[in-house]
Amino acid sequence: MSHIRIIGVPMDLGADRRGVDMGPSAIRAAGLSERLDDLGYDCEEASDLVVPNPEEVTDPEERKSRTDLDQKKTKYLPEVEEVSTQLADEAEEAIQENEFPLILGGDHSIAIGSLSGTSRAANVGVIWFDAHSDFNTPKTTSSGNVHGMPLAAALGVGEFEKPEYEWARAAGIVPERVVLVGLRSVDDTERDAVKQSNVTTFTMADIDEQGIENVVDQALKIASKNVDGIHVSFDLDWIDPTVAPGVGTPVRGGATFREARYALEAVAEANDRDSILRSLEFVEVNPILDRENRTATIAVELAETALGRKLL
Ligand code: EXY
Ligand code: MN
Ligand code: MN
Ligand code: MN
Repeated sequence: MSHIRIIGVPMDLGADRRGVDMGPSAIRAAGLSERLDDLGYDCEEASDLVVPNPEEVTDPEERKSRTDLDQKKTKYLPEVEEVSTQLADEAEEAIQENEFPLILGGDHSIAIGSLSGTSRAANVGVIWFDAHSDFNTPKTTSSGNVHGMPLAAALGVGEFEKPEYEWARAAGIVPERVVLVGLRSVDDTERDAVKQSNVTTFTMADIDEQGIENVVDQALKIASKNVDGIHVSFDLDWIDPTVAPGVGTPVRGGATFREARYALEAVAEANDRDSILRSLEFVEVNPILDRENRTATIAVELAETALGRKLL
């Protein structure tokens, strides 16, 4: 992995919250390319994906269906589809061209595109670092925000198995190869779907009891079993909000920086040993809610950790 394609996805419609669309530029401003250049990587900056502006929809009927929450509880699904489709193509092409897709969010709805594109190019498992399970569907969601749905969408859970959501499914990804690490906020409405889905979950209590080393060791084993590699989806809200405040949906009792750093050191070590890392994304950095760009800076430090910054 010498050539990295940095793919910026300035998307905030999945979070219905202004700010997370500036995540890619905040992460770049924190010095991502320079740090990766130092590591000896050849970084290519793909131009940021284009996020449609729902306000530009002029046809009144079309506009009503897109932004009228009563009619469609799920907000901006057409725009999420458009962005996910673009991202899936870009991630797939990067891997096919022997480039490593490093995806910068943007809200977590973009993972629908990352998972779809990466799994078209490689047979992958998934490690999902997140405070949330992101297992809601248009029927179970109470917020209507698609950033709470990407795993359900990718795995075809609930009504996401309907043909109209074909665009969202990551056909090659099976729940048995999906591991959620860091859970501490699961809606009542998504709990059963998580438990019935065969994904593996490690809550923050599991990390307290077993320690981050054991949890990440198990996560790597489960996600990488009998597949070509793994996709790592890192939601900055896994980290405790006192450490990483610049996130759209903060939840108290998160990971320490050291736990997050260790987790990605373990990913880097497994990658050194078995070249398992196929794609990596950092999502939910919201500079408007951040302090001195520290959450974006953490994302940069974790990116260079996962991509092999050696201490000694
Ligand atoms: N479960 C809540 C919802 O569905 O609205 C909160 C989801 C937050 C999602 C963030 C990206 O992890
Ligand atoms: Mn290239
Ligand atoms: Mn998430
Ligand atoms: Mn989250």
